[in-house]
Amino acid sequence: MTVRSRTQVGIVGAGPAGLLLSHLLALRGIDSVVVENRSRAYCEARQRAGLLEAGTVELLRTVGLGDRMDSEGLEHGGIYLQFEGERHHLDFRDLTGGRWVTIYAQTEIVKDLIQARLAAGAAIEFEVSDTEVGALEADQPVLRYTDAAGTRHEVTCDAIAGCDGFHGICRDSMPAGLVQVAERVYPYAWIGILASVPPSTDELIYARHEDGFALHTMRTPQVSRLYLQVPADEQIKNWTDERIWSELRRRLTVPGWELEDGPITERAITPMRSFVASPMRYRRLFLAGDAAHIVPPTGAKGLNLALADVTALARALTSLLADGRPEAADAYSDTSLGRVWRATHFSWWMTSMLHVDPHADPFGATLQLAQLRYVISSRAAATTLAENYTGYFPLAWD
Ligand code: RFL
Ligand code: PHB
Repeated sequence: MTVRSRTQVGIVGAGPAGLLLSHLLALRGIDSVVVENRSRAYCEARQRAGLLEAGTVELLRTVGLGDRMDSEGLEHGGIYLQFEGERHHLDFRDLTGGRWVTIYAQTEIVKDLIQARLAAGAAIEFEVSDTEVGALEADQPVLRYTDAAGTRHEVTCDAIAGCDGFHGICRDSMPAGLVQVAERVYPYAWIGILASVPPSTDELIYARHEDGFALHTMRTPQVSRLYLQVPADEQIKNWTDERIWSELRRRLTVPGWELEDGPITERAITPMRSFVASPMRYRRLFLAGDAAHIVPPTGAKGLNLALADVTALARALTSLLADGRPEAADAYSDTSLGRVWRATHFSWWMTSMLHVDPHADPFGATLQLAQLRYVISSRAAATTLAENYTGYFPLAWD
């Protein structure tokens, strides 16, 4: 038996994009149903991003999601860039006229969003299976799924948002031949760890070392997060705690500074990829976040882009569904892709400048160093990094 229902917007995926979209639509009086194939506990524990642009922070505050972020988030006014054994500070506030970033983990944003949605009585179905989107030629597309108890559902929608991440089903549900993909797979990966030790730094350290890139970031004053460049086909089992800490120390240490180590509570390998699918819309199916694009994490853009997409999408869907005005929905893909390609360039540039390319010749490696020296010595070059890192495009929500 299939249970039939209807909603205004069917949302596939309870990651940050799908959850924020559902929240923003509710603020404008638009109903939605969110379906998610993982459990709530899994969504709330999945370790990923940590760095929010100023505009993302301001948006979350404006829409009533700022309380815990404001008390627990860590505001940073710059980063350190390290290469050739020296550490240099980039002061974003000075370079950009006062802009900053905030460390507040994606897991915490997801917890805040789930709590806010459930408290508002929203429909979020966790642990669904066999999600499908159909009738895409019609003005009433359908979302089908099987719930955790095994009941099949068919939800008739006015629009569907594919917020189902890189491995989701929505992108591939668009008509064959419509979607163009631009992609770059990098010849390295990151090992990321969480460790129960206070961060050894006040702001993030991005280090280019001849043995590979390393990043020291953090989650709280008691918890450090660190990343190491490793070969693309590396296996996590080859990395003991001792090996991880000794490699981090080799790549991060400068005279007069030491890395504190501590118990590693979580570890994973992340492949590095740039990927952009266009268009991000087919009729009443809209893609947002990682479902449409992936950036390597060096520029800290993925989560920020996902939240920017759904902010634009919530406005567009409100105009379409509440006021019958299609202009913003028609412009959604092109407008979003402009922002996505800026972040794609910045993330590629940071990645290429800071990682050791196993295929590079001495010419390539020397160019990287020339670029790094330029960034720390030219105010114009440093400002380019700072304005992209803190967020180049304003987010509009009123
Ligand atoms: P998500 O978070 O992948 O959520 C998609 C959700 O859809 C569900 N799903 C389905 N549900 C129902 N039916 C199906 N058929 C489904 N298929 C999938 C999935 O279970 C999931 O819950 O995508 P979203 O919402 O677009 O959010 C994107 C962000 O998660 C991602 O861009 C960032 O984490 C990227 N990223 C960073 N971004 C930043 O802005 N700043 C950072 O500092 C940063 N650091 C990072 C990162 C990503 C990393 N990894 C692990 C990829 C650091 C790392 C290591
Ligand atoms: C993180 O805190 O996980 C983080 C921060 C900056 C990055 C990537 C990841 O560029």
